[in-house]
Amino acid sequence: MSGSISEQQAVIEAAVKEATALISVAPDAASIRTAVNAATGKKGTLAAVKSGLGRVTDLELRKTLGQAVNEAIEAVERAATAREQTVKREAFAGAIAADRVDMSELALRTGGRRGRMHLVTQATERLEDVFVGLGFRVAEGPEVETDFHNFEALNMPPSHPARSMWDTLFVDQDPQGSVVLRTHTSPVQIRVMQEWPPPIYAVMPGRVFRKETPDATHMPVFYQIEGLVVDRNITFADLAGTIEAFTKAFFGEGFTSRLRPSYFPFTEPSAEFDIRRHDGSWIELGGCGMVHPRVLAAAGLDPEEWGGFAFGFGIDRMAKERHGVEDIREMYSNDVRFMEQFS
Ligand code: FA5
Repeated sequence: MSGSISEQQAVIEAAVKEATALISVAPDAASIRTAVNAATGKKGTLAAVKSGLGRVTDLELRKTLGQAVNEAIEAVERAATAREQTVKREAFAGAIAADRVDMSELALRTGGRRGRMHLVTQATERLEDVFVGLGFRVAEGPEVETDFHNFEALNMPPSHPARSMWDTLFVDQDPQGSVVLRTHTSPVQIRVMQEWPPPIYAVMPGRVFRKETPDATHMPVFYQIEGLVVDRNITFADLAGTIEAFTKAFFGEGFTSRLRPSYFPFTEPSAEFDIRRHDGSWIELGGCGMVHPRVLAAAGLDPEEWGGFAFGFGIDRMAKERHGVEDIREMYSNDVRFMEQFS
């Protein structure tokens, strides 16, 4: 080995300096590795110093130099790893920038015409506004639900005949039948009660699924908005008053609504909510009622202390009635000539 120890140390330092300088400007992974190899590879500067170590007779000096070479190799590797990450990040950012679609350009090319929100989205936003104005908060729940939330906690244990009120689509999961595509937004009532301490004033819009054949008033995939109030001293009059206030705010003063006695396992008493069309016929928009004590208990609330009401309305049906659309399927045909009429 030629040169003094301090010369050797200077060689090591210079090798690290040169390698890190090259690495810091290397444009890609391959050139980073080339720079690393030039310093630490078999034929690299540091390897030459290392192979000369055997000729250093002073053990202490050999140890000091050996350590310096190892630290130098580690420093070069560290710089390489850091640079590799930067290069990767920059390449990803570059790819995203290259893929960017300039929507404003598209709008100009279409003569400045802008897109519109779907009728159901418009209706959902309006419903949320109306209910937030009445003091409600908005919550959401999952579309793929457990049997517990969709049925059992809503007072429908396994084999309860009322389960057949909803033609259910099951998700293939073990145990079989334990997971469903939610058939209504009522399971979100349970989730809200489990999470929020009462008093609760909540609306929960969302998509629901049923095994149904489409017709003028039915879709297999449609939207509902659930409402839930849990407080002390709530009566059926509060429910009726809320529905009346909502009908006027959503449809306008000219619309008439009615509550018709009905049955739901999770409310007692229960009612169906209809509105009258201009031709005098009635259409059912949703169900409602006083929350059943078993439902409050299943969600962990004391039915002796708390009571409340709930409702679930079909958003598609409400949008359809509000805009005088004859067939609910029109709203999903994606025909621009139809959609253009509603902004
Ligand atoms: C329910 O789904 C109950 N969860 C409603 C409820 C909530 C009752 C809270 C009491 C308390 P129902 O199956 O009737 O009930 O559906 C409610 C509304 O959803 C209907 O009135 C209708 O407006 C709408 N709806 C039902 N099926 C369809 C369908 N296939 N296509 C479009 N809208 C539908």
